[in-house]
Amino acid sequence: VLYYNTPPAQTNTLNPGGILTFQGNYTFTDINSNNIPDPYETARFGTVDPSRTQTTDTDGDGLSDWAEFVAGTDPNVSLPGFRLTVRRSTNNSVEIAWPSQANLLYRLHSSSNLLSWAPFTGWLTPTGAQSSVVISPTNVTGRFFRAEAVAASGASAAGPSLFRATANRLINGQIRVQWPSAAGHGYRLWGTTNLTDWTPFSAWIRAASKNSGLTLPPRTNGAPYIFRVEAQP
Ligand SMILES: [Ca+2]
Ligand SMILES: [Ca+2]
Repeated sequence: VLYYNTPPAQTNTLNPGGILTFQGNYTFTDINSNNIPDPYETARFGTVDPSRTQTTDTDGDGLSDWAEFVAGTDPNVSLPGFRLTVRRSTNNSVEIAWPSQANLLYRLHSSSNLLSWAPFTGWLTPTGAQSSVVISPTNVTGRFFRAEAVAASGASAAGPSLFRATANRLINGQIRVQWPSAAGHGYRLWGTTNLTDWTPFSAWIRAASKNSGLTLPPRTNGAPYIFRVEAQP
């Protein structure tokens, strides 16, 4: 396990029909006592800084270095606040714009009721710090838009730089929740209707790739659900 000390090897004999369980305790070196493995700090920051605490936020994005280690996000990359802006031109066409990053691909989804969403554009490669799509007014009436971003191939192997879960209601009423993940990290989905009582919606899922997700059965009582994702290294 990356950044952890491997426990001693164990040997045992499996008897016919029996079951063997091996248990090992993975620890990490933490000279500066911030709950972040020192090999991780060396890899990401070059040093094990005695002044780096569990709340230090090197890239200033509101998520501490410790939290970024846990979530598998990049502690050195902060993304600007993401927001779509809409502008109507004099010819009544509408331009939808958003801040973009070179290592991501974007596409717009549209909806007429905020429940069912469909891709409105293909994947767009950003050409600068801002991307935009111009829509002719004859094509669209009363639509909502949102943007989706994914890491372009060849993007940083360090894992996603921003952690955000998205939920979609599918045509059949099921709910698809997805989040960026770092391979090998564990994730668990929680849900609530009141932001107070949270229920785990899944066991721990060990991520195998840059994206993880879960499909939930249709909601029966109609109450909206709020989701969050718990991560562990
Ligand atoms: Ca440490
Ligand atoms: Ca941070």
